[in-house]
Amino acid sequence: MGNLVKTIHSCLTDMEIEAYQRDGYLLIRNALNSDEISDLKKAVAAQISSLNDTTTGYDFESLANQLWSGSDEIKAGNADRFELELYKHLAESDPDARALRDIPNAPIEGDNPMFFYDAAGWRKYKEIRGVAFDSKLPSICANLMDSSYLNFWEDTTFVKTPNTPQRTAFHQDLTYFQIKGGKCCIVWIPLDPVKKNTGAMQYIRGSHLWKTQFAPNLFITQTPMLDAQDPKLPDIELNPDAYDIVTIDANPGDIIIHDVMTIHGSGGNMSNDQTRRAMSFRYCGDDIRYYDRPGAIPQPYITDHLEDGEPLYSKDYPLVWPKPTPDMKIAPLFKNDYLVE
Ligand SMILES: O=C(O)CCC(=O)C(=O)O
Repeated sequence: MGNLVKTIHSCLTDMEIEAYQRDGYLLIRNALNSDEISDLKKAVAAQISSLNDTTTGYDFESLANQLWSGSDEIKAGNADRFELELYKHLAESDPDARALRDIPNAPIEGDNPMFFYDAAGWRKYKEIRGVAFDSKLPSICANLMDSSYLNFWEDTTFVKTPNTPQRTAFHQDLTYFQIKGGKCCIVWIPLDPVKKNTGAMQYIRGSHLWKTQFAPNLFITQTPMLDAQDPKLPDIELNPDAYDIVTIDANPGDIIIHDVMTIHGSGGNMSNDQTRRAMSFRYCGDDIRYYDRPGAIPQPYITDHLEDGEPLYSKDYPLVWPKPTPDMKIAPLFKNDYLVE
């Protein structure tokens, strides 16, 4: 079936597939069109404007300020995906925990910087569903992972406004997700031109082949999440020259796909006037099974309870590949029955 998928929808060359297998990431230029990028920008603007009203939206810059300023509490409005008070205690007792800012001495209170994070936007925004389910992306990912089918796991939004020196700490995605298996990839989608000084993505080339699982962190420091059972990542930020770190400039339309085991992070946005908006789509292939992993981030809006070892046969994880007919759109099938509007 994998070969059939490739024959019918082959969009990638053998060299691209080999590069992905060797490096653990692949940059593809012009994979999305301008209408698709506009749709995602529209959805991201709506997510940002509802930051304080949702259970999924965070400003990590504000969390970092609260973590490092010594305040007793750490608050994130209505957002409830992370146990922040407990995480604060963990970070305080972690001798290596520190602010990860690309301008080390930047004032903690900057010029209204924001590192916005949100997730599961597909449940609310048809614009995200349209691109995640009905663009070229599912066929590219099925081709890349040689998978006979694909479930959509989640979308995530990462925005760094001008003068936000907060890095995205190096991390590995697998341990954030309630899954086991190898065929999972993440499509990173810039919505603005991104360069090293505005928060370009950084990948440790070949790190998926280390075959080591590392504990998830909260992106603003490397302290592992509560209950995480895998070891903490080495301190890559302290010792970058010891790693083969590749920093990738990208433009809207381009995508960077990485393997779920590839270690990656991103820089701060040091520009005065350019916002850095990006989304990530996460696709699971045919060897992925549900696994209620300790330390993984709780999935929002879940309606079906899966048991460990079950395939992702659930409307919580839409089947986005293959399509019954090549031109069929999947996004319109998802209406109001369980979408959060
Ligand atoms: O955009 C970023 O800063 C981080 C993105 C990321 O870690 C991811 O997509 O998995």
